[in-house]
Amino acid sequence: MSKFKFSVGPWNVHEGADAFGPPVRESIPLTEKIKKFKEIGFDAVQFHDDDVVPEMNDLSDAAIKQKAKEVKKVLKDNGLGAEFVAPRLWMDPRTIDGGFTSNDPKDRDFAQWRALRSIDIANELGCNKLVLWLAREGTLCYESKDPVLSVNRIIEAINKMLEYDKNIHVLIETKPNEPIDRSFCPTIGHAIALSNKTIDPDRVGALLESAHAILAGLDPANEIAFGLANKKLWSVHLNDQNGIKYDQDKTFGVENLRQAFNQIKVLVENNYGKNGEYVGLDVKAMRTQKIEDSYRHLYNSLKIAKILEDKANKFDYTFQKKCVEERNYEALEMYVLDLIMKG
Ligand code: XLS
Ligand code: MG
Repeated sequence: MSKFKFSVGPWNVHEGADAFGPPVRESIPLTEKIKKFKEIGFDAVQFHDDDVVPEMNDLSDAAIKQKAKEVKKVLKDNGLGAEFVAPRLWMDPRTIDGGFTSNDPKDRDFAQWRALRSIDIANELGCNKLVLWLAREGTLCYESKDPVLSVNRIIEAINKMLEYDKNIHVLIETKPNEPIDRSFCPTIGHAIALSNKTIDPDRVGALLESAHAILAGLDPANEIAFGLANKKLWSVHLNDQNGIKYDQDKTFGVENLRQAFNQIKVLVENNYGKNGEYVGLDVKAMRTQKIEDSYRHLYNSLKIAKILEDKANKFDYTFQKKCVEERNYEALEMYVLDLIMKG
């Protein structure tokens, strides 16, 4: 029986478009996805603002809240919570050059409007977490933005969110690159430093995604540990990634099972979830999957996470201590691999 509560986003069941090709699967309606998430064994759903309120740019603030109420009912009917809302600031023509760091003040206003509406939506869904995946807050052409001013602009934007709602908690989801070349906030360390510059550091934390850490050339388990040590790890997006190339969002553990084990181990050891944090799975089905099997990666990720949790609970700390005392790390390494490999 897992001690974790698991969450997932509607974008994790997608139509299969990539940078080089169109969709290959039909869209599945949100209510159907929500029902299925429950059946698979999830506890909560993560949302982009426009997952909840499609075409929200054309709606009044009141209409946005009304639509969010309807989605809340669907969640309630299915016995699921909402974990967070994230403004989707990378799709709109107004955020081509970034949101909070755009060179155009009108675009920055639009980004701020979406962030505040996301807070409204979060309130209607009954959650107090806003995730900022700072997708385009960086540059394609290095000299196109002032990098110091840009960091300060992100801090100012977060301050406005904190002022707008005294309960909202802002989680920065870090990623070093893609869709931009260089990000202004690439790692968990950056997120924490940034949080400390805001008007209320206790309400600004981080979300670590495994693949994003790997893309930064870092170890995801140590990024998780750094967040935990700073009491700033308020969500995770577990998935996998084969080396430093395009963002793959693969099923958790399929590329590097030991690295996956160590992520789960550090979460287990630190009693992650004790303050209600969820283990999110930000995984995507391969483009080749047929529609009838487009949830398979979710089943598999959940299964692997739970098996690794079980293994982490069986970890023999007495043997580890002995190996450490003898400085016999070869023995310790083999023990870990045996633990992972044996049934
Ligand atoms: C990027 C995700 C993105 C965020 C939430 O990793 O797919 O959607 O997790 O905004
Ligand atoms: Mg993510």
